Amino acid sequence: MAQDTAGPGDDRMNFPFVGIPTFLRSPIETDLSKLDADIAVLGVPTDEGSPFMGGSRLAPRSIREHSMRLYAPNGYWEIESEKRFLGPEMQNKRIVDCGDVDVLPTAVERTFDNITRDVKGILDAGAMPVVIGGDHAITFGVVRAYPEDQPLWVIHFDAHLDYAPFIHDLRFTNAHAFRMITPLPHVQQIIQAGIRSLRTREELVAESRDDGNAVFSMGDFRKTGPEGLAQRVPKDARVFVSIDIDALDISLVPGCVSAEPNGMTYAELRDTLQAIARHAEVVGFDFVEVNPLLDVATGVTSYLGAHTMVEFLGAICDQPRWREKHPE
Ligand SMILES: [Mn+2]
Repeated sequence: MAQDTAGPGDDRMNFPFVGIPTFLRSPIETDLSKLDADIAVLGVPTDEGSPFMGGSRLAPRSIREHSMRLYAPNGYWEIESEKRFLGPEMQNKRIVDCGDVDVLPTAVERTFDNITRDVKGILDAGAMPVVIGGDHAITFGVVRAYPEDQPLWVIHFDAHLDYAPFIHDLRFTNAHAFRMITPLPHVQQIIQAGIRSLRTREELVAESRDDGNAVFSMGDFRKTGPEGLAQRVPKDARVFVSIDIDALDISLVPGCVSAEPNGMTYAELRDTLQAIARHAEVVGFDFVEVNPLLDVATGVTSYLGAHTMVEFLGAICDQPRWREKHPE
């Protein structure tokens, strides 16, 4: 039985600064063989794949802490839609925090084996993995854990292509993840959206496209729109979504080392994530590249990360296909 962190009794105020910070004040289960959850949150506190400035290893803790501000025991109510989201998930404690992958600094391949093992453990328990990085290198270890006999589409939000060539045997940096993911046998196609960095190399875009992936610059993304982007994967396809916070505009993300101008507004990213949730079957997502060491003192980038994750979860669980599989 997962350990509750909300404290006993129904009359507690549970202010955000009170209590052990788990994601959305969820109960804890670190023994994945005992996991009983619909949604399993897993931290991957590694930033060894960050060649410029480290610090994203501290994001799982920071995003958990800021997610406590969004905790609502009966789910959250959203004024635009006048709807409540995550009601059954919160009331029945179907979101469980599984703690963090064990990270072995300087033994990156063993860290990645641990990532894959833990995500597999979550999938074997029948829960949907929600993974908090860490830098973007981790996504390879996560996507590798999905079963090889079930076709999977990957939608990747990012300012950068993360498709660097394997030079000097570099494979596990945050610039390599999607070149590592492309040849995985279950991965059908990667849709890369928001690409705009002036550091983007022409030949790497061509290589990603030649490898079968779809690359959307910011202009392409805006022309295509949320529904159009979602429809780049087949209806009801199994989709893993990888969100680099630098997909959002530089003005929104002071706590991100790789921020770039001319990025997505929050509404553009949110609306696209919601369109994906309606159109396809989201079977997991990760959220990466928040760097709390660079953030302003309010922790606004961690808060934005928690906010994006919670709203995406709300959209996923609001779908008829989710409710069929997870009756209240
Ligand atoms: Mn990235």
